[in-house]
Amino acid sequence: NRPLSHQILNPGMIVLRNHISIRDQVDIVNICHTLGVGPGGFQQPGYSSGSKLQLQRMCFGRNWDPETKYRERYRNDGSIPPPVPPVFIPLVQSLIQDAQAHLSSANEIPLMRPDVCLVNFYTATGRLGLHQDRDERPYSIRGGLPVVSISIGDAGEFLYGHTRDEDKLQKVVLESGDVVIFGGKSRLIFHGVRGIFPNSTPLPLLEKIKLRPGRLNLTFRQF
Ligand code: AKG
Repeated sequence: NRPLSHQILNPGMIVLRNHISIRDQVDIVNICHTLGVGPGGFQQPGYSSGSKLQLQRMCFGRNWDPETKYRERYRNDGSIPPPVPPVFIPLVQSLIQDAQAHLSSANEIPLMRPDVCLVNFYTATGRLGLHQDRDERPYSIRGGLPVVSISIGDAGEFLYGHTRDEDKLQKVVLESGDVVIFGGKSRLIFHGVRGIFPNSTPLPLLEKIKLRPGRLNLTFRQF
């Protein structure tokens, strides 16, 4: 079992290692499974040109689309995304407070109340190109309200940096139960997922869930 630890990646950006208990990971998987398998659940997002993102995605709180961003209220099937499941709100807020406790000033990562969430699912060939999360309201972006990212299942290689230059990016491997938080000066940091390490889901989790092989990632934001 990995110990709890943390690593400051940049001003306003931290990784909390193993901060989600197996029990909470199981609950998160079950909630995402229940809400994700039916109509309006996980879909492969894409562009009108036909190109697709290399992942499956479901939205809570507000629909996000690669072309229309948060503008369209409805999902492809005409339904409205369910709200962020209420049990996630205190979990996310306590993660921010854990992060603040490791920083010289709590202002580096302000507290927020998540009302939107993107849930990504990556199979062995999944990845996500380098991008900034900048479609939330100016209040949220300018205030540096953090994005809280929870990873479950297979490990993934996460790239980040204040540049689009691939050679200058830093990388960190995110394992099941790890949390990345980026806000404040890092709110607009470029980030992406270069690849997944197949079959790396920890056994104690694998035994308790029916997750198909892959990596689940939830990013919580305040719109
Ligand atoms: C996003 O959904 O915007 C992400 O960057 C997800 C990152 C991840 O899967 O770790």
